[in-house]
Amino acid sequence: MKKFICFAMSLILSAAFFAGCKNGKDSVGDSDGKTETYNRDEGLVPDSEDAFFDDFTDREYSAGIWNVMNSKWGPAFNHGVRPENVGWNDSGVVTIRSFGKYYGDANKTCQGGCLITKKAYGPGRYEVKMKLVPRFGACTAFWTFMYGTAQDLEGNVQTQLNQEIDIELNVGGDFHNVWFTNWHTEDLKSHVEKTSDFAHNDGEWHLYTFEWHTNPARVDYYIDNVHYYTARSYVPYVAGALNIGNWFPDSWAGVPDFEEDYMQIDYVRYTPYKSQPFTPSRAGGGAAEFPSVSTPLPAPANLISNGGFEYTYAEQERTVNAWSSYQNAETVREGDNTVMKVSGEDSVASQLVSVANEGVEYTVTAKVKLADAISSGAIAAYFLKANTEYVGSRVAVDISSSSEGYADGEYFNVTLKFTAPKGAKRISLYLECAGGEIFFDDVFMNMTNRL
Ligand SMILES: [Ca+2]
Repeated sequence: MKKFICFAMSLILSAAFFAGCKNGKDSVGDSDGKTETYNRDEGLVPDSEDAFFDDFTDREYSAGIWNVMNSKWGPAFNHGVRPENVGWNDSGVVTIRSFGKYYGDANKTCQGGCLITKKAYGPGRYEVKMKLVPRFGACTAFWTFMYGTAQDLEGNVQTQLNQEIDIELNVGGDFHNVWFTNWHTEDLKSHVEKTSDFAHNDGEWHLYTFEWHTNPARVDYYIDNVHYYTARSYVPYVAGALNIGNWFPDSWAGVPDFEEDYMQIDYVRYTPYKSQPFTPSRAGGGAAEFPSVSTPLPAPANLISNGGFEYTYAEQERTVNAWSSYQNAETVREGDNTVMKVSGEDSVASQLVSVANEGVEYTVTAKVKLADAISSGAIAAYFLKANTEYVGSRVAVDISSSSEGYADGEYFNVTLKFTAPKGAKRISLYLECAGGEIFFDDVFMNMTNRL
């Protein structure tokens, strides 16, 4: 909500495009670049029987509005949206898990989940406060949807409709980007990409809104109550089900090189407008009930894949992909446990994590053991753009027998905190040996504000 201020989006739009926001009396740019005065609140009917505000603190209320999808669309490699990935906590949060390509169950890789309303809703203000899945590969989105045959507003029957309004995140290889799309059919649509001055995977709650009018036809898109775009073409006219979830599209969402993460929803509000004609429909449904019991909020996700080294080289392709070695680095068994052993001067085990955001602080923790008091090394981070070009400089915590917490022949905890430099999109984490032998285990990384 910190973005509840006026600002000029000078980087991406003409100077005439300015978002004002005082008491609902807004000056908004439109798709022609003109500025108009516009009252966002005019015509809202908060006490309509269709209106709802679900903050997910009352399971019965939520179950009256929502079901959970069990479906699949998009590329063959993805494993759809499944009910067991949708969880609810009675503090008022829905968590929808997301499994990347390194997840341990091959039948659940590239799989998300999705809420869907039981019935269809027409023109109105749709608001979702949420945190997206912060990893490349997964698209977090919310959208209205109706497919099939219905009358248009002139009473003519139209077939093969795909009536939809979308806000999609993690697009174009950059978490600053967002897509706003509204559709009449699968071919006829209005689509734009806009860029925020913050990364949407910054770990903060953000409010995503679209306001759907049919007379005159327009869809206004807002993020954190800042106007981003007005679409005036291909504005839907048939009621649709509201969907909120994450799924794995083709390459446009990036490579899902992670094990598991999640999105969260704080609340959803729908407020219809009066005097906005639309065609009712029976869109909506879903395959499973809203979760029947509260489950704990998830532990923070690990941005590192196979941080415990429990998947061996022979066992899982994902381990090979997740960790690279330079010179002498290999996994070794210690009883029931597997660890990473790095030996000799300038040897490294490393992992490339494609999630960095400039200006964001990250925390890395690991368990470390030195073979003897003269062994030494470091945990270090390097930063890259989306390509292979490095930016910023190495940050590291040195490890030796003089490290805080050092215990002779025992594992001790090492922590590295750093802020990603300007232009960083990826982090390469290095487990380094400078001499002797070092053992690493339980490597964990996340944004400090998600711990
Ligand atoms: Ca281990």
